Amino acid sequence: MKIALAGKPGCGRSTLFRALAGSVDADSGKPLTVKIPDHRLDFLESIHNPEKNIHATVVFFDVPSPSFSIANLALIRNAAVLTLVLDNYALGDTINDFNEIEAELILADMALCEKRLARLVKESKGKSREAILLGNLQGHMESGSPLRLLKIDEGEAAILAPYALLSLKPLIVISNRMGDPITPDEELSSTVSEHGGILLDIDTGFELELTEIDESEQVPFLESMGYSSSGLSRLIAASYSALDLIVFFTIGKDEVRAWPIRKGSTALDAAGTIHSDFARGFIRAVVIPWELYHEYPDETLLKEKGELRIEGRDYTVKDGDLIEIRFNV
Ligand SMILES: Nc1nc2c(ncn2[C@@H]2O[C@H](COP(=O)(O)OP(=O)(O)OP(=O)(O)O)[C@@H](O)[C@H]2O)c(=O)[nH]1
Ligand SMILES: [Mg+2]
Repeated sequence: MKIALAGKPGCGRSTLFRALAGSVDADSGKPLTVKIPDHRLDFLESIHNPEKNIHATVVFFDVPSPSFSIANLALIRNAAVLTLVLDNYALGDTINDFNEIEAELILADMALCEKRLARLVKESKGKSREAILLGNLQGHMESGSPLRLLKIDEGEAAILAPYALLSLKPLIVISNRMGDPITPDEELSSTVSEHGGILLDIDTGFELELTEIDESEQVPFLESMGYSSSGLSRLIAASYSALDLIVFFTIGKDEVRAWPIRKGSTALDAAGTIHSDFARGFIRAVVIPWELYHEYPDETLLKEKGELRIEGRDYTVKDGDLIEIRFNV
């Protein structure tokens, strides 16, 4: 999962990037892969002592200034989630900046839709499903409204996927501020939520300073400043929720592993996430709910108690499920 960090010049993107990297020396010119901390995976590791403990990862990249030039917008198109950093520590007028950036995203999307629509009309496909959809999007955007506020069904999402429309991407907004972090900026908060975004309060300068102290002291320090957890954890949690992701686990002698998957995915989807052969030759899934395993971390015991659940391909995966796929190819 790729997360773009964008914003106006000097908003604090690179400071945030280095804080996420946990190092003042991190090179913000390169993508940063971060393992997603997961206490459940740590627990599984403590039980199984596998050779490998494979976390889910996210990749952050710092979109250089000016973030919204044509070349840099193309970078943002690659991201699954767009994170906007707003300067709330110095001269920034956060609401103004947010509205300006939103307008840029919508404008770029309008231009793309217009171009594509003109092409479809030229190819006598002006009445196609795609053309009608693009017309609807244009109508929606003309009032200045971002596409993320539209209800888009699966079929439409599939048609639109190749466009990588910017205002359709899940949006996280970071208010980068100094001082009094417990007081939320009400106006910014309501503006962002009206636009379908998630607002996070992250003091990037402070978080970067924290990387200099002992890891075990970082969270207590953050909490003493009124933050529930580190910017990294909150940004990852917000991205998961924006993308509607949950996690399932696989366990074995060699490795324990966390697999992100869309909420609502089936056992067959989970099988395909692990390996295409698992999906092709799917027979059944053996599922242990997280709470149960946490209480009785012993498969043999659970089997004896008749607690191993045998599920078919249509089973809906739950967050934290331990899944073993039986397959035959
Ligand atoms: N006081 C304070 N200063 C900050 C904070 N975040 C960033 N700064 C300072 O603001 C300046 C710009 O921060 P950067 O992180 O380089 O901003 P940027 O968005 O990457 O800037 P460009 O890439 O140059 O557009 C630096 O001098 C930072 O030290 C903050 O939360 N508090
Ligand atoms: Mg920078």
